[in-house]
Amino acid sequence: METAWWKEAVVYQIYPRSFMDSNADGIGDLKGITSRLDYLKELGIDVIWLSPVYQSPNDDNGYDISDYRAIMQEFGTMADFDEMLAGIHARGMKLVMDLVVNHTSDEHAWFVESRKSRENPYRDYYIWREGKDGGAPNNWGSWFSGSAWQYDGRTDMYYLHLFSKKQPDLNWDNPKVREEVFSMMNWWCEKGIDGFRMDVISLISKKPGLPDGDVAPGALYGDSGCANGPRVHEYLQEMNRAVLSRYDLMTVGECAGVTVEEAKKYASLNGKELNMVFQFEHVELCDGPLGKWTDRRVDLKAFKQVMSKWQTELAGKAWNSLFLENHDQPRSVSRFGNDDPQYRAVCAKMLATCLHMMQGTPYVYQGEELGMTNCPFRTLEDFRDIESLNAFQELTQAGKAAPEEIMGYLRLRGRDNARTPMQWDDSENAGFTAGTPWIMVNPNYRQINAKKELADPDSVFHYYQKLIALRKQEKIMVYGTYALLEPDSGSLYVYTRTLGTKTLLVICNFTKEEVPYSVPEEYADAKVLIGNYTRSYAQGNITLKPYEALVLKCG
Ligand code: TEU
Ligand code: CA
Repeated sequence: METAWWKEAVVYQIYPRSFMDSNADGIGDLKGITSRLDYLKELGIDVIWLSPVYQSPNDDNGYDISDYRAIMQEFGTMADFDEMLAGIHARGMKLVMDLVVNHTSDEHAWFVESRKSRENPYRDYYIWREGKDGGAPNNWGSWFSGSAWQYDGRTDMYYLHLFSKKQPDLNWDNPKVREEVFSMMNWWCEKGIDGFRMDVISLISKKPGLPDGDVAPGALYGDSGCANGPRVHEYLQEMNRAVLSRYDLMTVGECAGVTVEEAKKYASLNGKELNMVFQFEHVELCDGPLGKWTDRRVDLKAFKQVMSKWQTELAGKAWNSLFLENHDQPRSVSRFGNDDPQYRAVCAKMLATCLHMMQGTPYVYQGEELGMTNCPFRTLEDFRDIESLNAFQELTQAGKAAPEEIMGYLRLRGRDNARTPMQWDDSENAGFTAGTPWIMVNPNYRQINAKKELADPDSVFHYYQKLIALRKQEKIMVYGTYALLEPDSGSLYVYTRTLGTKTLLVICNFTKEEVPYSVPEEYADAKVLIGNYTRSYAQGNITLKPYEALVLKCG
């Protein structure tokens, strides 16, 4: 298989609002990030993916951009950005920027113009339609509740917003829009950034005629069906020619609704579009009648089946990205494992092992390397995220469930779980800010924080450090072929990786019970490569401890 630096890299995602505050206003910022670069270097990561830092009115924490070439005032200045970038490069790391171009903010100059009149030169930068039967042009729902259409009285028309009404969708069918986006991307590349993570890039091409979508049983709106639209690959190939192919970049498309077949096009190894995609099947597995708002737990067999499908199907054709967490997902140790203090650390290490031993580029979300957990939010006032707040309103008003029940779902699945401040130490506000944090700090910061973990050789942090370092030594972790063993076990996730004469056997116990396992004969002489319990060898019939992870290496 062809080697590439972005296949061998480990990426660390920073959510700037919650990472480190340098000026006591309670909001993380660029100088804060710069002050913590040594920490990231110590962890051993290669690439930082930075969630948006552009000028934004923050309806959706920076995913609503009003100026792509300016830094959000709360985060600092362009000089702070340049200093941060230089600091990243000086430490041999790279920077991937978030590219949010399915939509802009309604405060972006293009939209301010666009809504002025039907004849405005910027009108066609966005998607405007006449109403139908006194209502919205079609039945599409927004990701953030309500209709995907907003009426604008000035011109008596509606504009499309797949997300909040302050995030109008750009019209990618307009060549001028594509030119503007590509020239903005080139501008950032000239500054020396190293890649892009492309927000909901799978949604940019809308179906001609914008037809009504299917309404799922019990749903209030139709599905927009915008994922993998008719011209998305044409547009990405155009972007590749105009921008991506001109620099040595890492690119990852956030592809809501992507299938394996589609991923092979987005992330084909022929390099015509992107390097890799984020798929969401494994994090949507337990969704229920109210979508993500559920208390169902992931079934291990289903999880193994989905992960294995992506491992096997993309092999030799496209490249996977590996993640269990990001700023939109609850904390993985709470969700896929067990955040009870008795098991939390060992379980976080097990999940890390299970993910990092797979083929693909691993992503670590800030705090995941500490085993940070979901947050015990008390009331609705503790939540900040527009998705959670809107869902609560919509679901209670529609009588879909009792308010307390919905609160329970928000606590389990709400995006704010990942957005509480990074836990640096056991001082007030976890060392994140000397002011009042914009969102509550998880009260467990005195037990779970970076300072404590840096001082403890057995911590989750040091385990991640070891896993990341191993990836640099063991090419088999990057390029080895994946195969699932024990598909029917509801307790163990067992798989192998093979490269030439070498093999790895990865055994993960997803339960708090002791589980017996017989190590296959071929591994009689195997060495323990890494594990989360002390075990110097493993042969024949063994008993896995609660949440034990064990990797054996042959050859
Ligand atoms: O997320 C897109 C997306 O698909 C999410 O809405 C995801 O399905 C949901 O959060 C799961 O609960 C991207 C960004 O990552 C997210 O932060 C933004 O809010 C969104 O796009 C709009 O830009
Ligand atoms: Ca600040």
